[in-house]
Amino acid sequence: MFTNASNFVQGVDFAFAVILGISIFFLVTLTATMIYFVIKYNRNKKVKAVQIKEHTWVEVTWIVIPLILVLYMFYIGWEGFIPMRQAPKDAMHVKAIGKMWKWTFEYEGNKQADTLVLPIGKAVKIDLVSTDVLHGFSVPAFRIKEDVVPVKKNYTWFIPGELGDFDLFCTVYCGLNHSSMLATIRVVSEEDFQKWIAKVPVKKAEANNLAFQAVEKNGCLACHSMNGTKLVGPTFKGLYGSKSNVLTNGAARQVTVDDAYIEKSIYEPNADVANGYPQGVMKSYKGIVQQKDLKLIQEYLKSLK
Ligand SMILES: [Cu+2]
Repeated sequence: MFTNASNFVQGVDFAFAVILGISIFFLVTLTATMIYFVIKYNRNKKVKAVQIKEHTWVEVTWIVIPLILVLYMFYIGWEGFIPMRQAPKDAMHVKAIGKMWKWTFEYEGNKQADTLVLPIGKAVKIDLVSTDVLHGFSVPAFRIKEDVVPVKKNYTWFIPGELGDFDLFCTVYCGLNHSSMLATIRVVSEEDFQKWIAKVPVKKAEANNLAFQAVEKNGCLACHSMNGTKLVGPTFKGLYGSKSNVLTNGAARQVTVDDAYIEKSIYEPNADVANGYPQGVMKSYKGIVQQKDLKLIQEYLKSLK
């Protein structure tokens, strides 16, 4: 508590501590009063009950004190929340792209990285983009949590205040590998940041590429990664032209991944199942992936050789 990992830590922790303190106070006093009354007014003591009608001071007390307390809790929550929605105009911009099940960070100048590297002490505004389903951008150390909603624009901002690595989690259940949707936020000095960003390669114009669009449009990337990560199905990276061990009707054999094999894998995915992957997970895309798209997908896989 009360670290300076981001400019929001103190406000959030203060509100949390106050609300927790009030909750503990009431838990203890109410429980103690209840136990005291249970003993004091035990039936065996044969105390005669008295009806109390209208007691102005008791009524005023139980209305005014809780009212002040809840208004105060609202106030400190509001005070902590409002600055989170007011990013400074001169903040540096980074786009965080959430995609099943990976974070990608896009810097100005079309540079893309898997780690969110940021200079210390400098405000950063993060535009939150989802290319598929709902994700959550949560950095517990920074006390930040924001929804990443497809088609909707959302953002978060903060000023990193401590050097080091911090965890970024996806906090919205977004499918099978949701739990592996992690990334690192690395806070470095301004000088190290400039050195690092200079080395980040400019993103290839992949999104404009028809072949890539065919792969993305048909939803292949939900189960097949392009970077070597093992998802539900084998990665596309280096797949084309490789020798793959498969099970055909329960018998092991080796095939070469070529155009014919890709076509068969799309239209009859369970005919040859790659070793180490479950049978029956992929449906046939017959009637869904058209011949034109098939050619484009084959071409795209070739490019990832
Ligand atoms: Cu997610």
